[in-house]
Amino acid sequence: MTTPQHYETLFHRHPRNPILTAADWPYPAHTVFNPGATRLRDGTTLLLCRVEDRRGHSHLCAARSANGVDGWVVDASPTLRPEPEKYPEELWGIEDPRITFVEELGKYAVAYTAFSKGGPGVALALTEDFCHFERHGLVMQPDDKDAALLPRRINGSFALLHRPVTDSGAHVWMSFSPDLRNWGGHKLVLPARRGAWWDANRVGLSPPLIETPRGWLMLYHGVRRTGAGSLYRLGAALFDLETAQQCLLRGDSWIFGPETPYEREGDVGYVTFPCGYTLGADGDAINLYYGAADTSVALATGSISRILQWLDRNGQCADRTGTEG
Ligand code: BMA
Repeated sequence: MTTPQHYETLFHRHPRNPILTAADWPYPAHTVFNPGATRLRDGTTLLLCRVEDRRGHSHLCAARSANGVDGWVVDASPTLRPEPEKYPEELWGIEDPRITFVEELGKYAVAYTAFSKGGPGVALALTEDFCHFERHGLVMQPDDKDAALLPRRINGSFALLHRPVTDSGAHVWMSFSPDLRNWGGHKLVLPARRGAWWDANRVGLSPPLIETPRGWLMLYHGVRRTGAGSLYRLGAALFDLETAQQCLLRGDSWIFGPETPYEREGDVGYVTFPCGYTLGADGDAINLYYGAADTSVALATGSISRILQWLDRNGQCADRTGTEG
């Protein structure tokens, strides 16, 4: 008799999930989800959560914890509020932050979605302490979201991953800047597949890229549109270390998706949406923080080397995973 084969589990849900909900908030909040994440110098885990109010508008609020699981201390009031008087692109709120520590600047770069009448666009702010923010305003005009800065320059330029939407679909692009204000050199780096694929027509960066000795590991979301709604699931791809633009391997299957009640039931069911991660002391363990059903914050843990091994077995090189796939 042959032993049945199962899909490999690359991310394990934390038994205390969801680890943060609106009930943990010190002020009125409808939902808390899609957090950016980083580990501060003293080892504290900081989550910058998207908090939606009952108007439907979002702002960002920091929660800090010594172990990244519980004992969260949430800022008493919004940490980064929309400022539509100065930044009209934030009229309907700010959403889905991705945090990158930029060594050269000694600052954290927060890329987030600014939402207004023009549609969702990408905005950037720098901070040293998550109390004071230096806003750069809109860096990518609508319709664009799912952005994160790389932690260092690529061939002399800052590099931003983002997801513009065009008639041809929603694909991941990379753009370059000498000063974080002027952007160019736009390059398509990860196209959505077509047809029946789990990541057909619409993909987007999930957390910021993860640097490994073998290349930049990208975790990205694919959106499957069905008669019952959309399914947001996670896939993996590997890009070359030098340019971060050449896709070396792209996984064929998704590796994480909505399964539990808190991921399937909520304001927007069947959504797992990671915007941040932290690494363990060994540099291999990964804590992935994700929004569950646009309602709460959850945590799943995995191993980077195992994801890379999985990609070796289940990935194809880029020229075989293009839109013709
Ligand atoms: C995406 C983003 C996310 C959200 C997801 C599911 O387009 O707006 O903020 O979690 O849809 O609703």
